[in-house]
Amino acid sequence: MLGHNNLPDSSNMCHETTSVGLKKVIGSPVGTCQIEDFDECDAIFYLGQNPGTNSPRILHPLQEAVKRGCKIVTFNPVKEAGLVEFINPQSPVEMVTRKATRLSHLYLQVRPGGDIAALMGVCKHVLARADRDPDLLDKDFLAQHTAGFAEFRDKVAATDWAELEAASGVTRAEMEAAGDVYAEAKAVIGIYGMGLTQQVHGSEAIGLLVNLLLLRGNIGRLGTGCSPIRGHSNVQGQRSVGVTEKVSLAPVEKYREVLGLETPPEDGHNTHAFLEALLAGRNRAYVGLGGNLAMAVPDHAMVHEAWGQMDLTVHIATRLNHTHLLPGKESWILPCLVRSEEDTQNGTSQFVSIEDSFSHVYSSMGRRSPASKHLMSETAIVCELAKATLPANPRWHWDAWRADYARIRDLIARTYPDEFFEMDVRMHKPGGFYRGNDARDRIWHTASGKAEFTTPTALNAGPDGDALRLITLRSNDQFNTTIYGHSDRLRGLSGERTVLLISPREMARLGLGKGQRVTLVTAMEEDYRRAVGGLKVVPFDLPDGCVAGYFPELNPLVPLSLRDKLSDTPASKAVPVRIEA
Ligand SMILES: Nc1nc2c(c(=O)[nH]1)N[C@H]1C(S)=C(S)[C@@H](COP(=O)(O)OP(=O)(O)OC[C@H]3O[C@@H](n4cnc5c(=O)[nH]c(N)nc54)[C@H](O)[C@@H]3O)O[C@H]1N2
Ligand SMILES: Nc1nc2c(c(=O)[nH]1)N[C@H]1C(S)=C(S)[C@@H](COP(=O)(O)OP(=O)(O)OC[C@H]3O[C@@H](n4cnc5c(=O)[nH]c(N)nc54)[C@H](O)[C@@H]3O)O[C@H]1N2
Ligand SMILES: [Mo]
Repeated sequence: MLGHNNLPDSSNMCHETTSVGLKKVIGSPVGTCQIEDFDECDAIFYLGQNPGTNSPRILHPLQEAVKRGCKIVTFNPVKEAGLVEFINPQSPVEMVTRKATRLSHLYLQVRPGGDIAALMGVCKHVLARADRDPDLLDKDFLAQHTAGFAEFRDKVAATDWAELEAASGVTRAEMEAAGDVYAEAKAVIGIYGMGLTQQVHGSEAIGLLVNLLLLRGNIGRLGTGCSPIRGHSNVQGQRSVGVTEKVSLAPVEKYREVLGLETPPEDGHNTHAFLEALLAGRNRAYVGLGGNLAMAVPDHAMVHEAWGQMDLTVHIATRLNHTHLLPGKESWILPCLVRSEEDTQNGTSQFVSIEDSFSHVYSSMGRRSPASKHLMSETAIVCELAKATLPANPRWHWDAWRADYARIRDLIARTYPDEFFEMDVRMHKPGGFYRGNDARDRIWHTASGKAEFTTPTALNAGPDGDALRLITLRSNDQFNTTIYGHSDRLRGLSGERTVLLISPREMARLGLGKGQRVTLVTAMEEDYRRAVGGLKVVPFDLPDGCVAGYFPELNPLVPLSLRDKLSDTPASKAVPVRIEA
């Protein structure tokens, strides 16, 4: 209503690669799996996601699947304890006997960005087996439902094992073993997280995972599918209701019809474009609904300097954070209620809606009594800001929307009638309602109208060159930029976060000693020196050619220019670096 669509958000640093890359190949920007698929699958390919720390709720269905005989094949440079084995804290027997379920049947310790080559190797082996066993591939599915198979098959044939081993960091035997698991499973699920999305060729890595699934019709059938694991509680839901800077994704006719609103004809700023505008001195104001953006973004040393140049900064937030300490010329911090706190408007407790990774939308009501009687809800704050800022319009009912959130859901239902009809009734049912996903029914909203094979342009998803690669990780005791403690329990690390994890072999090669302090410097040919000093060398089980450390402490090393080609997502999982002793 202000007349712009500059809507950068945390998805732009997270699953934007999915919103753009997965959409390109299967026509759906979100995962196709439902929880019942986990009861029926025979194999799970698990790439670049760390459930033990970041999504412990999925460990239980994984454990149940393994107990049924399902095989998990993991791709991860780090041997994440939660993926190696699992003891269910809810099971007294398992807790007392410490009897863990071995979770991963195979663990491929790819080098950063190695997934494209590793998945190609798996496909190469499956295609070789298919030459001997004509029924191995789902030929009807390939013919009816996919495009680009022949080109991909030719690319695989033209790429030899030595190239695949070099680019992936794993052996031919490992890729073949993974290929056997795939070939022998009737139903396969592919799961992934930031290890795939935060790469220069992240969209292609997702494309390769989809290629593998397509070979045997592993999308759109019970027990199969592609499942990106989301992070923030509602990154998926906000996209579903049109929070986007892209005109093509916004229901602009509906905005006109429902609200009498004319929206801009050009795309607005995503996080990357916002940061470029900020660094160029072109961004004058910032209103943040949550987040700790100045800490979470790449190049944050530069960003911090520029932040205070803005005329106005406004933060609507549940807790204080570092970004709030970088005031613009005029600056406001507006504390708001947390979702678990009771939100009363006009004497009535209000519900909000949530969408999870499985596309279920359900209601949520806060029950705790608020930390202060002066706290307002996010909705109330936004409505009051709008009233104070925008001209009056007979179709914009800020007071009524604030007084009863059901009226906002009504607007959503009128804007997205196919998926959100009777939203305010359906979301209160147990488990909420399923938004639906056409790709699950093998209806493909892609350019070709079919599921598309990806022929990769690079064998490794990381940047060019042979510099050491830095993986930025989350620990057990943090939620993104909020650090609760200094233990990274599942990795056996504690006491300090300013560490540089490196394999003993690389240490020997570089002449580094355990406990030595070093400076990490970004190895990209740009005039600006990016460095973080005082890092303690800690020997750790990692592949050659890479090091790891913690986000957000190492964000000054991630260059803004290093990002996924298709979606602009920062490539924080393979940053070229060198070590200065
Ligand atoms: N406790 C806790 N929970 C969280 C969060 C938190 O900070 N703390 N954050 C939330 C958010 S917003 C998100 S998006 C999710 C993030 O959850 P994840 O997707 O698990 O993200 P990360 O922890 O960044 O790391 C992902 C994994 O990718 C691996 N990896 C790195 N590079 C590569 C590669 O090239 N290939 C492969 N195959 N793997 C690679 C890393 O070793 C790591 O195990 O978690 C959410 N949940
Ligand atoms: N190097 C590197 N950088 C990364 C990543 C990485 O793996 N490596 N991960 C990226 C990812 S996946 C993400 S999602 C981003 C996260 O980036 P951000 O979303 O910017 O960071 P958070 O730390 O999640 O933001 C937390 C802040 O949000 C506010 N907040 C929390 N809950 C609420 C609420 O209910 N309402 C409101 N209004 N405010 C609230 C609080 O002030 C809190 O301090 O970081 C990205 N940056
Ligand atoms: Mo995220």
